[in-house]
Amino acid sequence: MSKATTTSAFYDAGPVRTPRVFSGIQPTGVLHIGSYVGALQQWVARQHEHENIFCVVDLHALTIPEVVDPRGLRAASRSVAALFFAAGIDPAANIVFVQSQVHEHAELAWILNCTTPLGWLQRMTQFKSKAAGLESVGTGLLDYPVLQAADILLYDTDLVPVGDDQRQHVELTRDIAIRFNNLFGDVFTLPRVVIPDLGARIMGLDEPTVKMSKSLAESRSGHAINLLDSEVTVRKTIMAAVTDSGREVRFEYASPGVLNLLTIYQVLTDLSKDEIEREFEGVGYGQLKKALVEVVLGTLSPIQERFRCYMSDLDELDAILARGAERARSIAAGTLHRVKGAVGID
Ligand code: AQP
Repeated sequence: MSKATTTSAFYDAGPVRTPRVFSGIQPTGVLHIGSYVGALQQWVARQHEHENIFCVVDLHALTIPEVVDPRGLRAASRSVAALFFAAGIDPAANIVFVQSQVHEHAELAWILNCTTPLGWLQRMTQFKSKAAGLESVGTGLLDYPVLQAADILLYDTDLVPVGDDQRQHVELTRDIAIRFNNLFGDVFTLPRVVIPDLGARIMGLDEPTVKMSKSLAESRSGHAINLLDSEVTVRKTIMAAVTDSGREVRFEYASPGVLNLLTIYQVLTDLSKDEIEREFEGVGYGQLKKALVEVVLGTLSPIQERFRCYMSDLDELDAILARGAERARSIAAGTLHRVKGAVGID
């Protein structure tokens, strides 16, 4: 498999046209501080430098049937979209839509299925870990990365900003595009993964050796800080976070739990490591946790206020998403037409 170029700087994107960004988030549960730091925050920070397409990937959510019910999925899609806007994504400057409203995603996924070797999908670490505990594995779980490739390739995407856990899937997307181009001509733009320098893998607060994840957050109360958590819950979760028996706040010698708290603190404050170490010199982990509580609350409170505002007018939210879908479709239809022409089904 080819190695996708990883860049944490958006500036060396290569193409002369404004680089196009695509990224998505599944509407499976409430977003947590990991998805905020790993994805949303970097989308917001760069939103005016690129042409951006941000997607609520509800077709992907169907791969986990036990966490979705029809009414719940519809509500979750709206809620995740509202969180995009509440986190600072400007609906006028970016295309934001729900994946299932643009049928080209599923159609392109089928075509790409036909050129993607099964072995590539069976090797995906996320498939292996998600399938491991299941009695019966849905085909969708295996095929998920092909749909993700379709999501990205439909928009001639240059850059895909995601957390570290999605790196392998974006590399696979690139491999799928290269293979297709080799078979049928120069159809797809090759995307590059963009991983943030800091906060690319926020760990569980109750178990700092595993990635903070929505599914674990559903079953474990101290695992994650959700973006919609109350002040009491945020305080309780951070104050109970796993650290170690020491008290020195140093990045270099930090145990996984302490490093995780420091990383969240650094990303949200934008302070340097030196500044943070000076701030907590000689005062122990308790002070770090208390300071982190305040910083997290300061981040979440305006997001929650704007979220309530978007959710109070669902007609307007749906209208924004419908406009987004229309704009997305106008790009996706062109790419799919090109693909169909290349394989001979136009
Ligand atoms: N812990 C994390 N640290 C940094 N980035 C993270 N992301 C997710 N978790 C972390 C990034 O946020 C985006 C979320 O997209 P998603 O919700 O569609 O991805 P996901 O992998 O399904 O998220 P979860 O929380 O891990 O859910 P489950 O439990 O269902 O697997 C992506 O860019 C991701 O990299």
